[in-house]
Amino acid sequence: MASSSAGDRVLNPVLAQRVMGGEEAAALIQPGAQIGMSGFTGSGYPKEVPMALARRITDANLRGQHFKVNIFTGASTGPELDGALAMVGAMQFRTPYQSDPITRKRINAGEMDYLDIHLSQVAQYVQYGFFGTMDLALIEVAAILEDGRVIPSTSIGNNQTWIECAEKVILEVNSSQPMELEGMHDLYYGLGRPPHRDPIPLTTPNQRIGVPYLKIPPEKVIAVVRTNAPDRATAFKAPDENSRKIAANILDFLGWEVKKGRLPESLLPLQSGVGNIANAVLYGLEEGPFEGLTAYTEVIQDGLISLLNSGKMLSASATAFSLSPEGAESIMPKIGEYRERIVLRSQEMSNNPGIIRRLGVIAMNGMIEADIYGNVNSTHIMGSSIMNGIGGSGDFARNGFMSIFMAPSTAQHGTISTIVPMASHVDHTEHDVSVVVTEQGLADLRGLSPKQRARLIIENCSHPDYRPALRDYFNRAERLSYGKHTPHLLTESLSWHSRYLRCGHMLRQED
Ligand code: 0RQ
Repeated sequence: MASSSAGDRVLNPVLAQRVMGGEEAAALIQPGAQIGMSGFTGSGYPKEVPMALARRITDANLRGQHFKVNIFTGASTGPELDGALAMVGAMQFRTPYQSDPITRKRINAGEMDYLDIHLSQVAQYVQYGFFGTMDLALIEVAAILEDGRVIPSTSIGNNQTWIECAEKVILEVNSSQPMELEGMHDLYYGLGRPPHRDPIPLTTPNQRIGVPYLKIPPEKVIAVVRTNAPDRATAFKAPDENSRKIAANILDFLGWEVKKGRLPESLLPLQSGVGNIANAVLYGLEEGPFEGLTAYTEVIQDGLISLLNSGKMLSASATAFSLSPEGAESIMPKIGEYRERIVLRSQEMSNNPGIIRRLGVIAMNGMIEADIYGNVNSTHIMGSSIMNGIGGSGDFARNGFMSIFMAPSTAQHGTISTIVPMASHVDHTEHDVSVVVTEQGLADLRGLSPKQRARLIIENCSHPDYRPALRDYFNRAERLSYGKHTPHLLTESLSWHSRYLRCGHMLRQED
């Protein structure tokens, strides 16, 4: 299907006249600009202009100017974007998701504002002006065709929204992205605004309901920058013993659900979150008994590609690739072979609550901690320090057919229990969590009252080193709590966390 040569990627004569260098394009950005950038989990993010902007901001600040910008994306990006801008303190405000170590440090030091919101909601926030006006869309693309149609890059994220809502557009045309991406995307332009929003005609995960090209009004484009740098996604840790046990527990559970007739043999479309454990579960599925799998998810990780390669998975829908460097190196050169089986959509579609509910997605996401009643913290350490963000986990957890949260039963070399009396921050309430699983076992919380859930989570999921303390807490809370529906001893439940101090990267027990 590739309709343009691998040589020049800027074939439209009007836009070819706007080609310039990264420094020149960055010079068009004003202090205080609100910039919607492409990028989702380390793929398809602009690389040249953000780095040039970081240099420009450094120079300006050296001259005593106060130059900061507000950055909006699909989700996390890479070191050339979040990393470069955070390094020079260039971001005043960041949304909706990040996983960059320098950005995280600045947020937790109180040096910049961060809003982590459900990824499905970003487009609506922007369209209705809840963030103010968007000045600029900075979008990486694979190529601009002669007639002005644009082949998207390795992620879609919020690109449609940035292009629609921003006053001006800068395009980075990245020739390191394969031209064979052409035809893999599905951009749906039929989503009206309430009360004129029709049902989205998508009933199977791999269905295409839109067009494979981004529509960009040429008059908005103020610069086109040619780049040639690969995506830099984070490497996954090899699945360890705990991840393998978590995967095995999930597989057993899914097998049981099939046996009970509550799931079809090919399961339901899978969503798998970010992180090492989520990736390990996908590898676990490869060895499991299920065939004919599908995915309706956010990101295509290495584990998902493996499932496609093994034939266990038929097709996958997402908004981005999220491959390890090795994964990208082996997959990208032959990405055309996956065109019929992978669909990339806008995150408004990949994370759409209505579609997730309609398809009956099985949501599987990582967590930092769960409390004994099934409230899940996905984002905060010690209730106050952000790790990454809620990302799309809430879109899938609340709206899926079932929602599984997983973590090892202890973190930081066993010094902390991930099963706690009361979560120090709640992203997913007890009402949205169907299953909690650790390497110790699995708790199916569906249909259980708070006290029934507490007993099951403590006995099945907590680490034996922490189980006596959790049992003791729950037993005393049952006797002494003000109310007996969700028993808690408030002063004690949160002191569970303050028994630990964050000290550099390690957590140690308070003396
Ligand atoms: O620290 O890196 O120093 O070793 O947190 O934890 O165990 O490697 O787990 O990579 O699966 O990530 C929840 C963060 C899990 C992820 C989270 C420390 C732990 C380690 C990472 P080290 P692991 P994972 C859709 C889905 C929210 C977004 C989401 C996440 C590090 O899954 O960001 O779900 N989820 N999106 O030691 C102190 C605890 C801890 C702890 C873990 N209780 N206390 N430290 N850690 N638990 C995708 C998108 O939206 C894009």
